[in-house]
Amino acid sequence: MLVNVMRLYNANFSPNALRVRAVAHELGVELEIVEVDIRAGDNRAAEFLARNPNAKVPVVALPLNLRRDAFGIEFCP
Ligand SMILES: N[C@@H](CCC(=O)N[C@@H](CS)C(=O)NCC(=O)O)C(=O)O
Repeated sequence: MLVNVMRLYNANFSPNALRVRAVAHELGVELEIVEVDIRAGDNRAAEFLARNPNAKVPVVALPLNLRRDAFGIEFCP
């Protein structure tokens, strides 16, 4: 499945995640939001740690316009 949407691993209370949402909004960039429940420890789960070993949000996944499971570049601002 082709995708062209950036994915944001987000926590609503996070000022760092808010910065990403604000910039995306200003630039008109669509975001697919994935909520990470930090209080529940979702950021310590193996799946999240594979994306960011620092266990912090935000994490932004950039699509490569290949397949839905082919998000190839991830970074934590
Ligand atoms: N951008 C910095 C800061 C990110 C940050 O502090 N995120 C907080 C939320 S604003 C977080 O995920 N905290 C969860 C934790 O430390 O367990 C980093 O990645 O080191």
